[in-house]
Amino acid sequence: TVSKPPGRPGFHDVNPQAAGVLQRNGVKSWTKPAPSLYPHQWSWDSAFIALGLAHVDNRRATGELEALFSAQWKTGKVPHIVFDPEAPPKSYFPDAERWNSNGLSEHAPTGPHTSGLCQPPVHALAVRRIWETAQDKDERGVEAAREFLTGNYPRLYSWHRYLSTARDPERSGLVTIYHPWESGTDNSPRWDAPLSRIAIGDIPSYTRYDVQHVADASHRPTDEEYDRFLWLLEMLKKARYEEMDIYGSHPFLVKDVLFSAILVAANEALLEIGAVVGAPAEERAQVEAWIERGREGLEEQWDPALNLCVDRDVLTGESLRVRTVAGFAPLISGGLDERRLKDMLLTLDSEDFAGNPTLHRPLPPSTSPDEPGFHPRSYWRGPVWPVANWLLWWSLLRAGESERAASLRHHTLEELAESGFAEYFEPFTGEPLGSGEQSWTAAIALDMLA
Ligand code: 9YW
Repeated sequence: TVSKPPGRPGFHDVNPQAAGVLQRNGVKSWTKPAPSLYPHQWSWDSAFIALGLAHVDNRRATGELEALFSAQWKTGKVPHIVFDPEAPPKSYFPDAERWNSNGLSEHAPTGPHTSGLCQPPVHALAVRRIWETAQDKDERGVEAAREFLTGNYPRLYSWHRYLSTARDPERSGLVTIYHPWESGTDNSPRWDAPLSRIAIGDIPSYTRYDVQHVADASHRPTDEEYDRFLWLLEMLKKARYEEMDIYGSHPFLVKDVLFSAILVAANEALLEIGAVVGAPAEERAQVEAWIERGREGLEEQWDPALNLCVDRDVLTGESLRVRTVAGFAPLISGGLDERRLKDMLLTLDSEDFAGNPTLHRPLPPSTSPDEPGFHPRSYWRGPVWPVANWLLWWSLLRAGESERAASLRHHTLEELAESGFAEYFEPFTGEPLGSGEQSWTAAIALDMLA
């Protein structure tokens, strides 16, 4: 049994408690990632949220994705933030005004205000989950899901096409990101080398609100990191968010292996969705080609000495040799041969990750404790992220590694039962950090429990 602070859920109460978090963070038809730290709609959070909601309320799950995709850019890009005009003023920065997306780009939607970036494409996994959970419903429920899939498929297809073309002009199978925010792992040491090469110019003044919403500012990215993040934003604006111009001049262009692996897995889901809705044969063939190219691209980034997959700086051609959870990209993309799967499991079980005997629980830290850039309390520099555990759990199940998957699931749920639905956890003590009621943490619990 788990010792738990008063008022915290036990293992078996996790499900209703998780549903409660999603209920409380709900805004109209979508869900805030966290009550006050993140008051707008975030792209990959929404995908995970829809995946969890699919087990509780299919209508809310589809509404979540409808709201997000209604802000899709004409290029196919799904923006990383859709701003809520009714969010409290001065609650999150950079705000819609700083991005000025539809003031600068004719590709941005004219209605909702959005950021100019995107995030990993988990969405097709959520859409597939909505279809799967609808199978337990009556005929009307199944029909409603089919209708949703039919409407959503072209949007998903154009989203994946955008990532496979505009974001991969080299046709390498790997997605180029323009900003650490696009990776979803903002201050990961993965980005230290490319960020250090950027010469910052004059940044219009700004105030950070994020640090006012957490107990300790050191759990968030530093001001130096924020200066770089904001400088990159100005550079993107200067290019008016035009892909070709960005590619020709932007100081941060990186092939992100985690993003790319999620795209491969999402393309597999898209194939299944395409089969349900009767998608054109040439589109299905195209998706198959993207999957193959994606896996080849990831194999190119395999680092035999680290026994992990690593990102590549497009501007220098250099591999970014840092041991983080993103290195498990091939496991997430799936379709591994026996040798590569063995390599991945060896690394997962090693002291760099879940096999470290000093961990509070055998859950992989976001960055290996052996890395110079490791920090046990700073965001993506070391804390355990339940959402990353979900990605590995789901990938292990898919690879037929049911025992390891069961262990990840068990320890993740125990951690949540013990300490609530925090954004991230200190790896050696299990202390909850960041936001205390993080939506995607609750959502992945719902999916793990289903
Ligand atoms: C920020 C909302 C987002 C996640 C990202 C995470 C963080 C936002 O929160 O970024 O302002 O730092 O890094 O992955 O989508 O939960």
